Amino acid sequence: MVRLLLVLLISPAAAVPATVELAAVTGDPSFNQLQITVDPGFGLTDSDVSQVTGNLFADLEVDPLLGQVSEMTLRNGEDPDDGLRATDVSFSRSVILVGGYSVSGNGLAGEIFTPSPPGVVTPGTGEFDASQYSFLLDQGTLAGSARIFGTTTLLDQVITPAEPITGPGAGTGTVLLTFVEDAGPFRTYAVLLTLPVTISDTFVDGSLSVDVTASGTLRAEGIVQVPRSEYVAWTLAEGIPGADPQADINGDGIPNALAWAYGLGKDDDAGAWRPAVTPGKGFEIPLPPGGIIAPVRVRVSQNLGGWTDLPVERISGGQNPLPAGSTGTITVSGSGAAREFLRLEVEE
Ligand SMILES: [Ca+2]
Repeated sequence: MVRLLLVLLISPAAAVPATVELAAVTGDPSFNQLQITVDPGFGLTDSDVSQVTGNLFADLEVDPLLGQVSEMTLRNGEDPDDGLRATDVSFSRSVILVGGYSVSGNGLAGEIFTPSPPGVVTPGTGEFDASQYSFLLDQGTLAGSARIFGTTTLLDQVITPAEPITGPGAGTGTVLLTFVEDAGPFRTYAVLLTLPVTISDTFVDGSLSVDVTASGTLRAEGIVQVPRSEYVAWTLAEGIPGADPQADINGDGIPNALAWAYGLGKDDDAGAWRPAVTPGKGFEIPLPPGGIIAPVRVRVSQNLGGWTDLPVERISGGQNPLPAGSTGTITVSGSGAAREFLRLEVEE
């Protein structure tokens, strides 16, 4: 019986982490316009529109080949100038016999954050439950005065990080990637984020209680560059960008792609993990103690021409491909043929 070890990369389907800075889009009246309404009661409701500008950051898990997102954490950047800002708003109403008020909101700024990261995205559609994210106004003032039924109240509400106005996303948002280009080992995508939000809070100042609500749809866009596959990400980390997956850079008999799938570094001696023939019985496939990090498919051939998946009844554990996390020594029973070849394929 003869052993052959080969490795191919097929049907990549794994994710790589990537961070993208997103800028709020301007010029489209459908997006980034917060409709803010104040209601101090007594039929004195008024509303105004605030334009949202600025930026935010998204930590993504990206399938580089399919251009799909499976996880997304939205957050502010490290720079104090980062974040979202909302243009000033003003509200005023008066009603005969009741009274009136004039209130302005100035210097409003805030951020989008992820209370329980990471947020989950449906890869096929880019859709996500917007309530996984929150909009938070943590800077600005609401100031003015009200005179209601003869009582004058000065309103001077400072919005601080300790007393922010917050509200969850509402409904369904989307994060969509559009292919831009491939360059070397990298692939570039345009990222488009759409996130509907609602905010509701109540300010109490003296005898005056003001309900503040806001709603709108945030839209932001940016550019992200990712390794073209999870294997390529490994080659970049190992300092051998785009190395041939079938090459064996350290000459230990384990091709680069299999070294990656085995959770090894390019220089690690993987000789102990080479599949071996057990004469008269079949094969043994020893796996590293840490387990494989990507599925490994076992293929067989009797003539090196037609390769077929090894039937699961011939493999210990009964699964082919070997699932990620597999460890220990996998045994393959003999076929009874005079000779047979074995090949391992990595599914990235
Ligand atoms: Ca090697």
